Amino acid sequence: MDKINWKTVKEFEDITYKKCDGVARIAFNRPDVRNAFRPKTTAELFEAFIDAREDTSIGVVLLSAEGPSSRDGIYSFCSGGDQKARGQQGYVGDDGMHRLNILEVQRLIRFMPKVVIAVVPGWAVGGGHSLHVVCDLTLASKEHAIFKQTDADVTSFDGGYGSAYLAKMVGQKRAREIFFLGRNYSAQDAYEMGMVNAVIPHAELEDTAYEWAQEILAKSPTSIKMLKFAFNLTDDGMVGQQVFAGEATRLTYMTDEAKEGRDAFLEKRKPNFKDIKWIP
Ligand code: S0N
Repeated sequence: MDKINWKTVKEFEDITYKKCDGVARIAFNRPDVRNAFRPKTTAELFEAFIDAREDTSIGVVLLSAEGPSSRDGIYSFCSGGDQKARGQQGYVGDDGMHRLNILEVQRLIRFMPKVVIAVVPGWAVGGGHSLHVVCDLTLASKEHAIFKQTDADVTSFDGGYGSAYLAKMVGQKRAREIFFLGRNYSAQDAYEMGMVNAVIPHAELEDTAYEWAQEILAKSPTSIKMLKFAFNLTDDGMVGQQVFAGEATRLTYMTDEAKEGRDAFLEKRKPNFKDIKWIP
């Protein structure tokens, strides 16, 4: 493949953020702590995801990680909440507030009208594991990816997408095993369980993710968006219905019928829908 010409969008401290040809790449950049997230990290992730969501030229977001660690050469995707920043009610940022705002990042990924691919070069642990679960697709390094849930070791628990949605993906028994035993699973194990889409030789991981993104970008944007929200709908209850219905409303707004409804109100007259067909 031709070299990918990533352009940095903005310099951050805890993440890198780049774009190229319809693809945004957001990557954890704290490899020496296995890419653990602190409040600064989640705030930066939030800003980058919002930017990617609002940019109409972007259709796919890769959530990846820089690395390896300069200390020992080990690769990570993300090791979850930074336990050194953990206070009594959450993770403490520079402002002294205790937050659990990784959950807002999860929701952004979930409701983003674009495809988000987790690109897992190494450890995906705790809240980092949950992040890969909430992404639409996961590609994992054959040699270095390790999936692990340590929540029950450090007294935290992702009782939302990280566990309940994981169970939809791999089945109840497997999901309970992952959380209750906290074992290490290779990329191949994770693939066989159904929580990884493909196991990729490490040296090809980023290029392959970009190729998958380009393949998706060749599809109809509206179809992809409606499919994502349709896949989400049953698991997201009324919010899932709201998100899907919002997009249905947008499509309806594009019709002559909707134009007549709006114009009639603005022109202070009764709407005339008599030429509109009651399509079966
Ligand atoms: C990742 C692990 C398995 C890697 O092991 P390895 O390769 O032996 O490396 P280490 O020597 O352990 O680590 C290297 C250095 O990196 C530091 N480090 C690693 N992970 C973290 C971390 N999460 N926080 C802070 N530092 C970390 C090590 O300390 C070491 O540095 P030095 O040598 O200087 O000490 C292994 O490292 C590991 O098990 N890490 C901890 C994984 C973990 O338990 N994470 C937290 C799990 N919980 C969450 O993530 C909850 C957050 C969340 O998502 C959530 C969900 C729902 C509701 C609320 C929340 C919420 O926000 O709380």
